[in-house]
Amino acid sequence: MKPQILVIGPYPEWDMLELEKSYDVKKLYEASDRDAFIEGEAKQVTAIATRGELGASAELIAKLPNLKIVSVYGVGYDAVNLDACRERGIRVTNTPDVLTNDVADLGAAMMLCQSRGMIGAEQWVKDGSWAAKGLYPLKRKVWGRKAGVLGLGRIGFEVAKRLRGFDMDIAYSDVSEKSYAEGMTYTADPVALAAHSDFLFVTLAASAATRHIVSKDVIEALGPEGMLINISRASNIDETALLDALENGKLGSAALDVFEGEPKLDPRFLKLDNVLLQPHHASGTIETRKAMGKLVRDNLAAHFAGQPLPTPVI
Ligand code: 8YV
Repeated sequence: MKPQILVIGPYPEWDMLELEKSYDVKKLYEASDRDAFIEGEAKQVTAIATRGELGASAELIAKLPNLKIVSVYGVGYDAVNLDACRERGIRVTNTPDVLTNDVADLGAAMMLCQSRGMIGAEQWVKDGSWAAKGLYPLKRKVWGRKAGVLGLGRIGFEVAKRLRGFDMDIAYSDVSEKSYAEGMTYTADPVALAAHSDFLFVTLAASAATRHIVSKDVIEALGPEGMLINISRASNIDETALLDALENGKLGSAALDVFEGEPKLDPRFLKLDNVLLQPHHASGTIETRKAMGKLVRDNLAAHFAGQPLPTPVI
C-alpha cells in the first residue's frame, strides 16, 4: 500500500503525476468541507506536502495525529507553525538554493521595469500615445545609483551580485556583518540603510522577529525619490504605512511580489500609479518549479526510506 500524503494546494501536473506514482495523494484543496475530508479520508496521513505561502497551521497539524513530516515547496516556511511541529517532533523541510537565482532575477527585473516605466511605456505604444503625443515622459536611471539590501542571505547576496552589474553603490543590513559581502557597506540600522538607498530590496526570511521591520520610519527614510522592492514576505513590511506613504508621496514607488492576504490584496494598491504589482511569482519559472517539486519529493522519499532529509528546517 502506498503511504498517504495530504497535499494542501495544487502543484503543476508534472509534480502531481510523480507524487501519485509513490503516494496515495489526498487533495485538501479539492475538498468542499475540509474538516469532513480530514476526518473521513485524511486522518491517517503521516506527511503533508504544501507550498510556501500555504504552509500548515497549528489547527491543521492538530487534526492529524499521525503527522511526521511537512515538506514545503518554497524556501519560506513562515506559514508552517514550527512550534506545533517541534512539540510533536514533526520534521519540516523546504526548497532552498534551487530558487535563489530566479528570485534575485525577478527582483532586479522589477527594479528596472519600474524605474524605467516599462509598463506605462508599452501602454504608450499600444494606445497610440506615441504617435499622438510624441515622446514618452522621462524616467529615472538605475545604473550607478544607490541600493540597499535588507537581509544578505542567499537571495539578498544574489540580488547584490546583479546590482554590481549596474555599477551600483551597495549597502546591506543584517543581524551581523557578512564576510562574503565584499565591496558592500554594512549598516546595522534599517532606517540608515533606507536613508542611503535609492532602491531598497527586502530579501529577509520572514519570522515573528522581522514582522514590520520595514516600518513607517524605514519607508519615510527611503523617501519621495526612493523605491521599495519586496521579494520576501508581506509581513516584513508595515503595509498600511507603505500604502499611506505611496498615497501621500512620502515614498516614491514600490515594486511588490507579495501582499498581506494574497491573492486578495488591499484595494488601495489598485488605485496607485506608482506601484508595480506582481502575483507572487519570483520562483515561477518552469526550470525552478521543476527543481522545487523534485526537492519536495526527495525530502518525502528520504523520510519514508528512513534516510537523512536533504533540506531540513527542523
Ligand atoms: C512559493 C515562496 O512557494 O519560496 C518561497 O518561499 O514563496 C514561493 O516559492 C511559490 O509561490 C509556490 O507556491
